[in-house]
Order: sequence, then C-alpha cells, then structure tokens
Amino acid sequence: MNKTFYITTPIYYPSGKFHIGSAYTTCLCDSVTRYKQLQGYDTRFLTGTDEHGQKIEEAAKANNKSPQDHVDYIAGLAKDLWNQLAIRNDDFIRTTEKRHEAVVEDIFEKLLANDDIYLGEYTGNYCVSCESYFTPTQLVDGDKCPDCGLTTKLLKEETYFLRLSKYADKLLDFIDKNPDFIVPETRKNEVVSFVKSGLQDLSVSRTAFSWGVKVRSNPKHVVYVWIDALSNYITALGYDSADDSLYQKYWVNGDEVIHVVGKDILRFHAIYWPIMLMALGVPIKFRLFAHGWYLMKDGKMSKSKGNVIYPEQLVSRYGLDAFRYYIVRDIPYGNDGVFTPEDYIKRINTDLVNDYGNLVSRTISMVHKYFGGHVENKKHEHPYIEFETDLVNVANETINNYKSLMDEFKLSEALRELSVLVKRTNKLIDDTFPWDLAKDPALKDVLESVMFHLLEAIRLITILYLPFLLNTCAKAFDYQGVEENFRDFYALEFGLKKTYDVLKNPPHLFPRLDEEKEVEEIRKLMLMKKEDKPEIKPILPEITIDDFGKVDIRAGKIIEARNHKDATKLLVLKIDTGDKVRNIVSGIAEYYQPENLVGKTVAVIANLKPVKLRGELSEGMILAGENHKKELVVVFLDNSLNPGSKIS
Ligand code: ME8
Repeated sequence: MNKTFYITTPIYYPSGKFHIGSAYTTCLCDSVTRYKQLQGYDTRFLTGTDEHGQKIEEAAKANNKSPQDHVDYIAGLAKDLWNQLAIRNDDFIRTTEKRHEAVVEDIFEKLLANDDIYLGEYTGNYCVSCESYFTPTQLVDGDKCPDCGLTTKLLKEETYFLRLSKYADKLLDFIDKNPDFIVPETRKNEVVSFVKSGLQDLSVSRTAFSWGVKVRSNPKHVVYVWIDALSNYITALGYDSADDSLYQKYWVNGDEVIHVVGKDILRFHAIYWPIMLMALGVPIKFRLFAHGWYLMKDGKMSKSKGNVIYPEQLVSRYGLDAFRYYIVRDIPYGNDGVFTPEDYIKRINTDLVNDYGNLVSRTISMVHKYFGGHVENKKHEHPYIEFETDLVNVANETINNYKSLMDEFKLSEALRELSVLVKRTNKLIDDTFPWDLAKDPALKDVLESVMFHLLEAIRLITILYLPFLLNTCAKAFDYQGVEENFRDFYALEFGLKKTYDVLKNPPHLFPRLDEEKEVEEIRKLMLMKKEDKPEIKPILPEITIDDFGKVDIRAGKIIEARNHKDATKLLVLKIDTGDKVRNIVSGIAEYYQPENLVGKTVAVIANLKPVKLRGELSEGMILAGENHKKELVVVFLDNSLNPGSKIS
C-alpha cells in the first residue's frame, strides 16, 4: 500500500481579495503535493476559508452584506482563484459548513466535560483585527496591538478558558521527543522559549458578537475563532462524524501530516492546536512547516499603501507557469522574500526563457539541422566523452539533492539546484561546439552522442520541473517526442530512453520579456488602488426573454442639458425619444459637462414610471455603467439610430 501524505494550508480569512501572499502558501502546498504524488504517495490536500469572527462580521457590514452573503461571495472568489492557479486540492473546508460547525460544538463540549475548559472572567485589551487579547506589557504605544498596530479596545467579559498551563510541560516534552515537529529549527526555538516563559490559560469564547459557532451548553458565548479554525484540519476528514474513514486513513493511521503555515500564525499551530489535541485524546500526527512572507520594498503588502499585487494580474499577463515558478522560487526556505517587478521579470527571463526555454529550442533545432530530427544513443569512446560523463554525474547529483531538498520543503533551493543542471547542460554545447563537429563527417557519431546527451538531460530536467511548470513540461516532452512511460519519476535515469524523434520548429516554451516595458507594466498594476481594480458584481438570478421584453429601451437624442438648480450631482436632460421630448433627470453631473452631451444619442428606458427627483419630473432613465474608478459612463449609441428606435 502507498504511504499517505496529508497536507493543509491555513484556512484563509475571507476579508478581501487574496494577494500573492495567500497564493504563495497555496502554490507551495500544491507543488509539494504534486511532488509527493510523483513519488508514489497517496496524498490528500486541504485548503479552505476561516469564516467566523468579529473581523468578518465587520468586513461584511462595511460591504453592506450579511456575514453569510459576504463569506459566500469571497469563498467563491477563492475557489475561482485556486482553479485559475490549477491548485488540485481534494477538499475545500468552510467553517460555516454544518459538517464543521457541528463537530466544533462537540469539541467544545468535550473539553468542557473534561474540565480542560472552565468559565471565568477576562479583562484586557482586545484587538479585533487579530481576534486576540493582549496584556499591558504586550501593548505598544499605550493601547496599540503588538501584531498589527491597530488600536485595541479595553474589554471585560465572561469567558471560557482553555487550560493551556496544565499542558505546558507535556508540550515541551513532545517537542523535545519530536525534533522535526516544527521546522525550520529557528521557529521551533521561538516556540520553545515562548512556552518556557509561561503559558496563561487562553480565553476561548466571546460574547461581544454573534458571528460564530455558539457554545451548545451556553449559547450567549461563541467559540473563539482560533479554536473553531484549527479544528478544520480534522473536521474536514470527518473526525467525530458518522463516516470518519478519511480521518482514520490520513490522520490516525496516516504516515505524514503537514500543516504549512505563515510565521505569523505559528504560535496558534504550535501551542494551542497540539494542546487541544492532547486534551481531546487525539494523536498529534502533524508536523509544522512555518514559512516567511512576501514583502514589498516598503514593507508589508497593504491595500492602503497601494503596493499590493494580485495573482490574477500576473497570471493573465505572464502565464500560469511563470507565476507559479516565481512564487516558490523567490522565497528562500523559511525566510521572507521581497516582491519587486524587476526580480519578477528577471527571474522569468533568466531561468525560464534564457536557460531552460533556450536550451530546449537550441537542442531541438540542432537535432533537426544535423540529424533530421532523429538521434540514437551510440555509446562509444570519443574526445568529448569527459564532458558527457561530467554532465551525467551532475544530473545524478542534482536528482539526489533535489529530492532531499524537496523532502524538507526547500522548494526554492531544489529549483536552484535544478537551474545548476540546466546551466551545466547548456555548457555542454559551449564545450563541444556542435557547429564545428558538424563540419567534419568523421565526427558525426560524436555529434550524435552530444545531441543525445542534451536530449536526455532535458528529459530529466523536465521531469524534475513537473511539480512546478504545469503546462510547460507536457509541451517540452511533446517537442522531444518523449513517450508517457519516460515522463515520470520512475524514469529519472540518464540513458533510459534510447532514441529520440523530435518535433520540427516547435514554438519557444517561454516568450522573451522586454524587461523595461514589463517592469513598468507591473508597476502600474501595483499602483492601482484596490478600488481601481474592476470588481465584477455577481450576476443576478436568471430571467426569461419575456421578462426582458417588459423593459422598453429606445434610442433618444439629447437636445438640451443643464445642471439641476438644487442638486449638484444631477443633470436635467431633454431627450427626443421619437414619441415625444422627455424630461429626464440623471445622476451624471460629476462626470459630464452639459454642453458636451447635446446631440448625443443615448439608450433610454422609456416605460419607467415617471418620478420627481428633487422637484424635477423624470420621465425615464438613461443607461450608464461604472468604470474601474467608480465613475459613471453613459452608454452612447451610434448617431445613426433614430430617436425612438427600439433597442432589444
Ligand atoms: O491567519 N506572504 O488567515 P489569513 C506570505 N485564518 N504569506 C502570507 C502573506 C504574505 N504577504 N500574507 C498572509 C489566518 N500570508 C487564519 C488562519 S488556520 C487554522 C487559520 C499567510 O488569511 C499567513 O501567514 O490572515 C497565513 O499563513 C495565511 O496567509 C493565511 O492568513
């Protein structure tokens, strides 16, 4: 039976659109999963959304939505984004789902029954954004949150507490006995010293708001969002439900369980979560990999600073593979990385266009030029054999290094190793001068051997790129005519494939990017404020053609336009709609000068019930849309449409 591998991302807060930071964690987990699958593991990959809590309640309010509508909308965007990034998660858990909520209620009651949770009272400074209390010594500048810098509120509330203190020694013992429980090591050390400095019991319920899982035995309390959220890793597997087969398979009897988390949420995962599991009597099967952050040159990505970059923007301009490659390549293991447009373009141009893409193109074109597209492995002695042997050695070393780095989640480092092999393969061309060999018919076999070595090296490189370059690898294999059985990890052996028939003149794998121009393009995308980004409003429920037929839209010619005498936002228009000249009031005064509208043809809803707007009769409505700057733009029609023409 295959070994199992269960990997999870954190569940994301649906407070707004996801930027490249969230995409980083998810792409990293997806690449690790694909790698494990290639290694023959039976994998399960979970992601989802963390939908309860005051922060979400407030975000919904700010958007004039109910919390449920708000989270439905953002969870939909998240699923779309993960589809667009070709994320192959097996499940998507939402904490507002019944399958999750019911089990969280149970978990809370179990902990209460065991006296691991007790009722008490809490007074302290609370940060709504971080959903956490802070002690006076933790606060900065008087009352500011030490994590996010926002002003905290002094709250006093009845609350349930989880007995963290009771488990501190057991936790330290567990960490000691499982040296790989938290990686990297530096993060583990942070956790250990935090626990050693003394754990306070944790407040695990709230009464100040209601958007959460109610405590079953005392429903004026809702369960603290982190207790609710952390449970997702087992509720999604069916823990404590009628069918817990996934829980048994991937957790209780599973071989590897990995929670990938950002460094900011390590404490929750390394302290609260194992203690919850100990208290529940659930085995601690997981390991934690804490990664760093994507920062911007001026610090944290922030919508208000206008320095955010969204994955969709980069994918639609530069393609999925380039984005996915960059995002895991540019953050070294466990550290932070800085996103800059220059690095983004350089990384793609150097690694993918120049080194890998070019190697494939050059090799294929030489194989055609010198051998009509067909080469065979002709083992024999020749003067360049040492270059070839060296290439084979480097390839074997790369395969080994790559695997051990990938096993430790060092994806960026594994890709760096791979780049070395790509460069070394390109070097075989520089070392052997194929164009000179081609001039001497006596050296034909030598040339063929060089070509063969290039093709085999490219095949191995492409196999190792499989977890990262999702579309490109299949293309590269097709270009080289690599059969299915030579395309996976079991075929990672130099010389396994004996003959090649390559395609003629296939297109380049990656188009070269004009560095200066593209850096400018990305800068423009980054400078767009959040509100500058077109937001697509959800499509309304379906109607029939008969419903549409009830709306009578006519072409109308504007024959007069003036500002409304009392309302600065309104224009008063006289519009000829064929049947008569109508008085129509329109809220476009901020965007149009009246004199510029006269003579224009517009779309008028002619059978709208007349109304008075600020004292002026309005006998219809003209059509307009909103652009990305939230400005109204009138729908102008072709002037050849006569007044009264029916629009349908
Ligand atoms: O913390 N670079 O959700 P979240 C890299 N709901 N990673 C980043 C990042 C950046 N710029 N910005 C955010 C939560 N992240 C909780 C998790 S799990 C039971 C509950 C990472 O949406 C961040 O480090 O605020 C975290 O790992 C993840 O995105 C989700 O953050």
